[in-house]
Amino acid sequence: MEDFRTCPTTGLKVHKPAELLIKINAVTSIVFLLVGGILALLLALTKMPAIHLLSSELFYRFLTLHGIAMLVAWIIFFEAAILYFTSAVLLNCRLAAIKIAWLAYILMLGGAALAAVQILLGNADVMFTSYPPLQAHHLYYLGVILFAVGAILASCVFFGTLVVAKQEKTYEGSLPLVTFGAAAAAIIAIVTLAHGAIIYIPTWLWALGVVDHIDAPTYRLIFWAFGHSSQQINVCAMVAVWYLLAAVTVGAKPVNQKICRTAFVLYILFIDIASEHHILVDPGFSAAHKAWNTGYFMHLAVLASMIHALAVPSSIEVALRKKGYTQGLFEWLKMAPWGNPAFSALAFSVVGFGFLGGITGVTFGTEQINIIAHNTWRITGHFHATVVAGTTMAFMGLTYVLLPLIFRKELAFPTLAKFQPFVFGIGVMTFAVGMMFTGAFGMPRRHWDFSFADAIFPIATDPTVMITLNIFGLGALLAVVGGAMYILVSVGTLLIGKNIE
Ligand code: HEM
Ligand SMILES: [Cu+2]
Repeated sequence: MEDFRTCPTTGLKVHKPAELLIKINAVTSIVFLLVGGILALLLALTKMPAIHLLSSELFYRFLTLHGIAMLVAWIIFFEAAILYFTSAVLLNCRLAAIKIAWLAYILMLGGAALAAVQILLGNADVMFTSYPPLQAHHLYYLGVILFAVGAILASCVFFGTLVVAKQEKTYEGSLPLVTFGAAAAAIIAIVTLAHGAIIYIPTWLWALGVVDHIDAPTYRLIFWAFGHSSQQINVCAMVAVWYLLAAVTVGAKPVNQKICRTAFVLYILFIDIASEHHILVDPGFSAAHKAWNTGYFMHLAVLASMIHALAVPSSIEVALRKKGYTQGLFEWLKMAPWGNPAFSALAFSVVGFGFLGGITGVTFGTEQINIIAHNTWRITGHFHATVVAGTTMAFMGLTYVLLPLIFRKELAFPTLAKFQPFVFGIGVMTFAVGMMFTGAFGMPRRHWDFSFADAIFPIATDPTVMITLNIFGLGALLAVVGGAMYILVSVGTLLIGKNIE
């Protein structure tokens, strides 16, 4: 049993090889967040007409790399760490197939690096979606494919570990809710990555010259079965992290676990179906087809999100009331541990995701509204509210739990850590709202020269846009500072944090 140590705080038995894999995946993800964050600053400054920093060439190149570094590398490396944590650590179990887990890591790192280098060399200015007929160098697609294969292997290691835990009876009763949520995320991941393979492999062959034609509408349809569904992995993993953070920070227990589990099952069954909201304005599909896809079934997934949105805050309220904060309606909220960054990050994640990300997503996914929101900054504002204010914020909160628990380090710069979720959270929510309003006044998405200074004919812009654009700019700067604080605290803790015995 020398492969295990017992955690003095939680009493959990921690498998050392699993711990090392959690560490390496988490650290790698933070490095990509740093890269993506620097690019975010450059992109945001280019969007401000008074600065207009980058050339058009670099703008689209860095936009591509920002999307890949953030939405693919930062999020999915961190999710690999979450999968190993919620299986091996939470179940007191050894990680199944350690070698496969390392292979998964190497494939993901190699794939991400290959894609990133191709982008930087100027061989892949195709943006996150890489819609044909835009074509990248074949090595770019190969990089994405290798990364996806690695991510599939990581999910398989997770399922293998669940089997080992069951066989070796390392936990009692049913699977913990957090692990159950992670399992839902991993199931969605397998379905998602299979679609990724179906679309990226032919596109790779097309770039190699083996296949002579990729049908653009078909590409868009299948790409989004992958591209949208991968956001559902993120939602599911984020919600699992919410339950974990609520339990760790205030001792919350969901009032009715069965309902929470049912909500995760609703995600598995229905959340991928609504992926066609990305092609609502495309020709080729009938209005009835689109309405079915993005209407009826999507709302079953939204139902699941609403269950979680009630279950998480209510469990926090119940836990805090049990601690004696029972005065009036809101004493519990006032007395919540706001100085604990794991808690404040959770609060920002729930509010940012629920109110800004979720509500706009459901609205923009409606056929009639989509036609006016499509390809404007309203969409960019929506998805920064979901993947940044929601998922990224939740993962930042989890970092503050993993640093003492897995890395066994005391937080370096505790004061900075205390304020970090507030700076980042307020920054992201501000810039996302700024994006949405600027989009509503006509700012196109993925557009280098919004003031149209280079256009042959003068184009009038609504003066209100300058106000909303400045709100975006202020929020973006604040978010960049908050992101830098997170990196300073996490990397600082690794380098100079005191060891916990
Ligand atoms: C400080 C934080 C961030 C800022 C200021 C920021 C800013 C921006 C800006 C200005 C754009 C270009 C929008 C356009 O004109 O089309 C953009 C695109 C994008 N961002 Fe961020 N971002 C941040 C963090 C993130 C994070 C953490 C993620 C993912 C987890 C993310 C995912 C994306 C994606 C997927 C795109 C679209 C790429 C494309 O169109 O191909 N961003 N971001
Ligand atoms: Cu989507």
